[in-house]
Amino acid sequence: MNAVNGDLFGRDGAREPWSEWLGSGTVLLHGFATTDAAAILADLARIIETSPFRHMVIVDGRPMSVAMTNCGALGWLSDTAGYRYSSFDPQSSHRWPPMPDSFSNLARAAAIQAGFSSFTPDACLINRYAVGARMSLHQDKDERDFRAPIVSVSLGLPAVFLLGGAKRTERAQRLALIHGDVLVWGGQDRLRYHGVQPLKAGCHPLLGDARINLTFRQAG
Ligand code: MD3
Ligand code: FE
Repeated sequence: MNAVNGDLFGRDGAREPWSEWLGSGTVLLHGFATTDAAAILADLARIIETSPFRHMVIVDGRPMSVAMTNCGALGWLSDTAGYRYSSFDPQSSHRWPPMPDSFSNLARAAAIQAGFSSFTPDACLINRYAVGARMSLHQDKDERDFRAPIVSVSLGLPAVFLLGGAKRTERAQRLALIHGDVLVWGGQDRLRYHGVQPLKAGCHPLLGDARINLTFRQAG
């Protein structure tokens, strides 16, 4: 093991995580979730037994192409009344499943890497992209306090992420997000417009033809 060839690859040949600053408050932790991915997906399988993925509708009644569910004290909802956080899953009328330790430990460790030592997520929105699913440019502004970062974990098929500016009209940068990548968005970058291009077909060893994204928020 040496500085030339040793530090990118661990003992098992897997890439070691490395981080890249994309903005003053934004860090991309490449491979940060790779080791925990299988445990996270096992916990996710239990979450969707009680709160399955569903296609929420937007105000005009059209369903989103991304299927969603939540875990944690609060869950993000969209329906014809608009966007909001709620303690209850409207489909089961029970509380959202609790956030597993595998989820919250990873999110907090990632936030610490980005300098947010007191991040305590109370909401985890779970997005499932099938081939062709996309998310159009938007801001995340349904949370109470924008000083808290958002931590996002990408699993399964790769996606092209669009990172715009503070205004919708600013041109967006494209960024590849692959299995195991974790992004922390805070500070100046917290309210940037962002989206995801239509998912391309492929087959991931753990997730098949899907991409899962977990977004951790301090919503309440
Ligand atoms: C940049 N999800 O759930 S995660 C969302 O990949 C959402 O499913 C996308 O946007 C996905 O709201 C992107 C990365 C992300 C999340 C929040 C951000 C990027 C962000 C907030 C501000 C700026
Ligand atoms: Fe978003």
